[in-house]
Amino acid sequence: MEWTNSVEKQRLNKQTLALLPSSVIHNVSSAKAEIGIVHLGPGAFHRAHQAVYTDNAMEFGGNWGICAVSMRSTGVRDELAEQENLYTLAIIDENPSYQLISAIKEVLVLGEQRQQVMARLTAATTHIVSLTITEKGYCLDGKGLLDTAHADIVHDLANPAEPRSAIALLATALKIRMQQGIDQLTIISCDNLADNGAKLGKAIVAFATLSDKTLAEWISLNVCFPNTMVDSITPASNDELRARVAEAIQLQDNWPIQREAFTQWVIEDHFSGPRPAWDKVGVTFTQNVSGYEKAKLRLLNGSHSTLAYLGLRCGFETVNEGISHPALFKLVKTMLVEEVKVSFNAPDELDVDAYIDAILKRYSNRHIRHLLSQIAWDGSQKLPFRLLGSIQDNLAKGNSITLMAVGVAAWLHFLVTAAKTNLKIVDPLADKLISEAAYCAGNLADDVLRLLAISQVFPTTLATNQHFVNAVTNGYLALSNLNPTNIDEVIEGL
Ligand code: CS2
Repeated sequence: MEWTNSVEKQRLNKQTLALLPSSVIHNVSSAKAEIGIVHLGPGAFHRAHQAVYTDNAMEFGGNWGICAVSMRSTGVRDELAEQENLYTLAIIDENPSYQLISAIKEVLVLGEQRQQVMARLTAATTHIVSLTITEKGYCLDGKGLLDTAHADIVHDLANPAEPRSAIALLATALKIRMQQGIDQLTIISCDNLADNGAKLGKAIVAFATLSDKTLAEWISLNVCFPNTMVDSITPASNDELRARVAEAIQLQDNWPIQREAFTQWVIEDHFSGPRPAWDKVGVTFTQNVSGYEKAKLRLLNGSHSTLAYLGLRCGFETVNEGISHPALFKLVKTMLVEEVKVSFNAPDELDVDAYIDAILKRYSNRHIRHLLSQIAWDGSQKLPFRLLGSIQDNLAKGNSITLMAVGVAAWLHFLVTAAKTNLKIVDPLADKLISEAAYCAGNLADDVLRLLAISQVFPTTLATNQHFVNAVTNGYLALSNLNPTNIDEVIEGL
């Protein structure tokens, strides 16, 4: 995609760095960086979050560089190559700020550069592999275990020389590291899954065990998979952002990244080898990530998904539009305070009410255009961690699930509407979801039972829990008439 700004400016690259305003440049080390980190999945979130922490940490020593690996598409590599992997981070807030990010030193594409990727993964100088491959990239089943029937896993077992899943790719790299005696590696999941590091490690060991039991043991002894929590709202880039950045830095950066000012990274302090000085630039290292992770996945991501499916049904496009409607604001806040908050044990040091208020304030950021349709992607992979876990815990404790069940009901309506209007949805289970939703004939109770029977999403124990079924059915019924003209009446009636 070619983008040209209204007034021709010189392109951002190493030759034009000197023209940047001093406020934009924080760390551009002249020393040749050691690529100590390989990152799988260099999407917008990685470039706005982990790469920024690594860039900031350069100030505290250790010239860490990132080799970014796209699993499939060539876009990021080809885009960033045009400007020598330099890009601008735009912090979009009341007082926007801009920072040049130079932590990414190389971008490879697995499908085209397999040997270079493997060389980086197995290099003795590579001490960290991090991942943002989204929930679906872990090839897990409904129980959070490796799904050996997953198409990518089936392919990788049949084609060990050409793995296409991150799981098999890393198992292959670890086998080479084992054979060459190269340990000191920490593999860091940065995706929105509960127990993300543990799940990743178990999936890789499960894959390794299918072919080489000694590898599984070596991995368990030599490689660490810390759990993490990651957080910063990072909307997709667009031409409006490119124009803002061109004006701010007086250079043409075709691939800027935008995010909110708020950013948080909590990592389990369980490493095998060195790491950048992330602790010096705001990263929290702790032995107990679980409380932080549940707080973020359930309070932020759970309300995000609820807002996405309800807001789209109300005719809203962005998070800010949705949360700005009083009835939706009240529903989301009530759900968080009265239901989600009591579903888990937050860290003692976390003021949950203040955390909830901060989330709602972040959603109200009128400078951030965060599309509800983007948050609505991959619902089958997101809802189990974002809403269903909270619902199951509240059912076990006898706490209310009414409004969280409305969030589930809103997703079911999203599926049925897509099926009836031939709207393509982004979800690894799209075919299954849409084919079931297409059978929904308007008998609301039956429609709900049909969709709750999708066992890849709803555990049977939950789908057969009468309290849950009734709550989702009541929500589904109440939302069946929801439209942009009756939002107050319907939402306040929930
Ligand atoms: C959002 C997340 O798209 C989505 O599913 O809920 O990307 C959310 O913006 C981040 O987790 C915030 O840290």
